[in-house]
Amino acid sequence: MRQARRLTVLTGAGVSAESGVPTFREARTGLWAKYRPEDLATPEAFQRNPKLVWEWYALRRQRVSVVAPNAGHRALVEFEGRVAVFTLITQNVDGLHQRAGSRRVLELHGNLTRTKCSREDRLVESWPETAEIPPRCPRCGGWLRPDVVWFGEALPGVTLAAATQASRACDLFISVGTSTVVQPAASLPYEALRHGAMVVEVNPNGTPLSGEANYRLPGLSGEVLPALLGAAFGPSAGP
Ligand code: BV8
Repeated sequence: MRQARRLTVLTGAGVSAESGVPTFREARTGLWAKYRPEDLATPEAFQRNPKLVWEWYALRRQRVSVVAPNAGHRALVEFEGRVAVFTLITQNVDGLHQRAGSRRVLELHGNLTRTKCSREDRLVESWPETAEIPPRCPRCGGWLRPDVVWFGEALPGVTLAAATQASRACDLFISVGTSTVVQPAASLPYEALRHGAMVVEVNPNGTPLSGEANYRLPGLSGEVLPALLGAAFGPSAGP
């Protein structure tokens, strides 16, 4: 960590768990409990039942609006200020890295606090109050949808290219709080390994990456990341 010139970090839902944001697998409560997330977070589900999908995201947006970033998010902000070349790649759509103060975040799967027109694929900042669900684009009347990447949808090309480049060029790669299942994000740690980086996994549970990573730190990101920061840069570095 002290010697690292280029540090790349990939985060998943586990980094937000200690903020009270259910991990993706747990994000189904109430009437959504009977759906698999892969069956709700898809364009087909939205076409089939736009109201159900819109309201699931409205619930998650509301939940995210009342939680706060945790010590793990804050430790990553510290890393950003201390390592020469730091790249934060996230699979999370909750915007908590930005709220913690991370300046440059590569959001592979979008951000559920942003809304876009499903027809124009362009962001919509505001729309007239309406009882209609989903609300409609004020420009073209198409349904509004969350600005997230659904299963079966391509990731934003520029963001994915930057994330891949940062995974190949780094000398230290830390994968935190991800089950390392969802593609193509899950391939990034392997890109780092293939290009000679040291790969560290932070996760209380094992994942497909665990056997390949150079180090496994089995623990909660809200505890392990601040500890890493303190060990590398001294106790004053605490977030
Ligand atoms: C694409 C936004 C192609 C939405 C998300 C077979 C059939 C169909 C498709 C596929 C298939 N095989 C592969 C695919 C592709 C598919 C895929 O990977 N499917 C999976 C299910 C196998 N991928 C896609 O469809 C991607 N697109 O491939 O497009 C294409 C190309 C060109 C043109 C057209 C199409 C799109 C993938 C993005 C999907 N959208 N999110 C939303 O959020 O509603 S992904 C979604 O799931 C989340 O955002 C998150 O990223 C992901 C879940 O992963 P994790 O973040 O890892 O969360 P998870 O809950 O799984 O794990 C939490 C971890 O944290 C656990 O390990 C736990 O132990 C740990 N943890 C818990 N607490 C803590 C902790 N760790 C540390 N500290 C703690 N306190």
